[in-house]
Amino acid sequence: MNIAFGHSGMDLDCLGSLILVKRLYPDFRLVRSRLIHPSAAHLYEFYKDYFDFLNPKDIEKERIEKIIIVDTCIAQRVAEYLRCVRNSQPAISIIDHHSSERCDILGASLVESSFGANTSYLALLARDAGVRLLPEEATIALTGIFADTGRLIYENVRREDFEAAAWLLDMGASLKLVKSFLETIKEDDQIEVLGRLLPVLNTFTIQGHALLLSYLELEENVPGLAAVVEKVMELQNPDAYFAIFSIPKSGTILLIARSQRARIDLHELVQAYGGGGHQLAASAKISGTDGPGFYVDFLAHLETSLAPAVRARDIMTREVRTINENKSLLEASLMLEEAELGGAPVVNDSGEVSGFIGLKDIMKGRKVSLMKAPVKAYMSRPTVCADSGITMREVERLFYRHHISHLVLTEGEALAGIISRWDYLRFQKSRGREELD
Ligand SMILES: [Mn+2]
Repeated sequence: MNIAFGHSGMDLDCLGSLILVKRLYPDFRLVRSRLIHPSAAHLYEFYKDYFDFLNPKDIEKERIEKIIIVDTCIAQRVAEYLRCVRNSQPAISIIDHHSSERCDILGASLVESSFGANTSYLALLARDAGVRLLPEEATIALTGIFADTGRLIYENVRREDFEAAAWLLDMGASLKLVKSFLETIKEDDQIEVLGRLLPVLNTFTIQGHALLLSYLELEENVPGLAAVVEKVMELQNPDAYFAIFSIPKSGTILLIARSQRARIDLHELVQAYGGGGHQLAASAKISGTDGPGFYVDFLAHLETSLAPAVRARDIMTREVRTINENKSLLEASLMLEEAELGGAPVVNDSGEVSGFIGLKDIMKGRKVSLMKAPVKAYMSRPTVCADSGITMREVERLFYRHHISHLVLTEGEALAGIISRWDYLRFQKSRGREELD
């Protein structure tokens, strides 16, 4: 017998991969995990017949010749299946996209799929092999791709994910169904927790980061808490959110953390409590401490261990070209052109910033052919200035509020630097936003 399976706690990308394995390799039977990830529970419930899963127990007496493993390359994550493979020396092939993880399944051959979703790789294999899918199968696979790529917007996304999604639409995938399966808050107790969290959110600014913390006591653990935390994150848009749930009955505390700033390394933060995860999503389960005490401790831990947020001074241009307010518009225009700038701060004779002149201001002078007029007659003022120590969140706010093309930064009285819209966008582009699977 040949079998295929994914990791324990099958998630949507895992199920998407498996439905395609079934069509690509019809002589393989799929084996299900004892655990379904809460995010995949609904899709599994409606579509389990399409998979025709065996249970791990069903393979105990079989002689297994070949195994395909999808969406993981870690032995511990497939231990529940391998434990049931007896009296056989199967050939193992792995198709996985977690390129940062080291494969530790002995003797296996690994195909690194390196796309945002593992399902995308198998979908393109199926397309190229001329496989035709049922609309239900295409819906399952497309849900897997959207789940692992944040609907094709995470940093892990490759053009192949789009290609795979396009092919699955051709195969009849239903976007309406995909959308409904991606909704992560479905259970009444999740909605109840969400309702109880919103009034107890506390905001803190630590090292320039806008942080959200909450503390809530629960009767018992609620499946899908992480999805609730992510929903709050979406609503409030902090740099990071730390949700602390205390379950007095079992004496445990759950810490669920989400970040959207590379500078806030959650993996490192939760390691102090024996937790795990990655840079932008991590969690820990702590026992033997009381909830309120942990909250206070954790806050102190944040104060001492967070790296400072990126400030305006970290990305500003320090060599600022300025122009004297008594120069003519023509001179200003030539200077900007020569320096390839969209604008420059204007200074008076004593060197103080008195305004800002941009190409748009110069155009106004050009219209009435007054290029000999002094810069001070056309410059915009007051200049929007800020201290170079402000955070990038404040930089963004100033750009939006004042509709400016450049933000002038000062240190004390002195001109210290400048940030253009372009600099700001470049910073946003490089900021860490990665997969949260
Ligand atoms: Mn995956």
